[in-house]
Amino acid sequence: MTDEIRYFPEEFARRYREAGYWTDETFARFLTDAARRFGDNEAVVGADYLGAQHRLSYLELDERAAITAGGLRAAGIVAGDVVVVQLPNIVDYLVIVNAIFRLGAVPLFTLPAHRRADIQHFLNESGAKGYIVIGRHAGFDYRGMVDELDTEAVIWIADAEPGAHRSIAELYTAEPVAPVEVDPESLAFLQLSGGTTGIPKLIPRTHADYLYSVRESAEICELDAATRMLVVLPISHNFTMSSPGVLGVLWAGGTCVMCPDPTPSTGMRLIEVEQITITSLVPPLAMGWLAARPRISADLSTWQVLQVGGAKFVAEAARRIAPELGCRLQQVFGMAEGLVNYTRPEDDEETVATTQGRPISPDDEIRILTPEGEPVTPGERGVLYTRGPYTIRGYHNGVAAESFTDDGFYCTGDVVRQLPGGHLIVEGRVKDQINRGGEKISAEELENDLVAHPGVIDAVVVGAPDEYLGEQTCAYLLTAEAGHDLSGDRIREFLRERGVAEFKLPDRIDFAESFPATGVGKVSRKALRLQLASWIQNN
Ligand code: AMP
Ligand code: DBH
Repeated sequence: MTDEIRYFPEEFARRYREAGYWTDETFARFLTDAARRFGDNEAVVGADYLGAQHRLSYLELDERAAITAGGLRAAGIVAGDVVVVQLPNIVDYLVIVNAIFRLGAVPLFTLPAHRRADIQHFLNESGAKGYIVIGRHAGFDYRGMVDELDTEAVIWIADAEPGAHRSIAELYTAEPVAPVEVDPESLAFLQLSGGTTGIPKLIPRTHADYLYSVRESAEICELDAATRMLVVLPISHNFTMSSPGVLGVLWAGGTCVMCPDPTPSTGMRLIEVEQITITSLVPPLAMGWLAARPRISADLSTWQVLQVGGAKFVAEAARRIAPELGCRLQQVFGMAEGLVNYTRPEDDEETVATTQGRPISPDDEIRILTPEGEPVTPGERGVLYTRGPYTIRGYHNGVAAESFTDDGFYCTGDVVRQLPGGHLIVEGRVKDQINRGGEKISAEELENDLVAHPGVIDAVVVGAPDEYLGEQTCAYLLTAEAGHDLSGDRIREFLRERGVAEFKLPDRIDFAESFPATGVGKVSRKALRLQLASWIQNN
């Protein structure tokens, strides 16, 4: 049983409780507590899975979550059960996730962009008892994917064909249930890492640790009942969920407005119509919104803050936000494993433009180390390690234990330097992961998929600088001599057929005769990256 696992050593748990960071609050009661405080305030605005528009108060949202929890319980979902959730930004998202929480069950937050191979892995790794998925979204039919999954989990498809699958409408007609009592230090949900050494890892977050980060984030970002957040990035992402995200808004009594797509025209129209005060974007989207602003006639005068995070936002673009969009920029550097950094409202413009913020908590411990594991001279660059009241001590099922030191620090793999005031500047990454506009792609995972092709002998995947995405994905393939007239398009088609998500498909595919090697004969990604970077610069 998940709730018998201790997620933090007792001496630290005691310290975090005594400091007041960890409380008895849980996600099972989260929405009901909010409904008691904010009753008739507007909690969520947006479309449901059928496209109908809704405005739900806190009381209405809580009531729907209570009924939906009844529906889940009737289907056999109980405390501790994992339920995989794959829904876009629709009002049902908040109803369903809060219904799962209410039972003490454990949502696993996946992105709409995940495809069969990912979902199969999540179902297997988590032993999920349920899977709730949208039917069609953004041109993709999830129903076909669902039929190819091998699982015992009960599956609900939002707009299922009658008879073929359970529909989420079946969950909406049950007897309401009250929130269960759960241990605040037990598992609340599973979040996903971007994945560095394979398919994304499952990240176990507890009620107490995550709620601390949500409350503090809401305070730092100055949210209150007048906050109106436009939810543009996928809700499941840790940034959108909690930094301060939809949970921060619900904690503060504000309103979450679901954005149906991330285009600047849709977003800016909603900012005007819904009197939005805050939204968050990844850098490529922020660049796109900047570029589009002159041709969109929308009154954005209510908009106070644009948060940008998920990947490095260059200072030149950062400086354009206030003058061109008319709101204040906040940089956010976070990770689903825990540590989140914000630039603060009181920071001067230069700090906001050139740093990725400072940690939430005075008890976030930061170590910046040389490749030899020695602390760097203050102000010098090194690899970031962290430990604290909302940073995990290990992944679900104990995988990738090498990402944690013996004394419990998480190795972020990010290369940073720290200013005297505590602000961090992200300089790059040591981990072998590509950050394609905020979507994290594991080189190793994609390489494994590529070598599965009978015509491919070996594959190396590296990121290369890209003006728009930050990084693009480039695959180098060693091919078998005879018989296979391979092309980039054929390889992409092969990957799609394997169930690889669209965002993971390589932007560039090159066929090579050999790979550069390191001293001990390993493939040198570093050399390939340099080769690519100079090629891109000269073309
Ligand atoms: P994930 O594993 O998907 O949670 O991604 C977390 C990683 O995204 C961090 O370890 C960083 O590499 C990167 N990241 C997030 N925010 C920023 C930012 N503001 N600047 C630079 N890198 C970032
Ligand atoms: O990229 C991330 O994972 C991220 C970015 C900003 C994150 O997890 C967060 C804020 O909480």
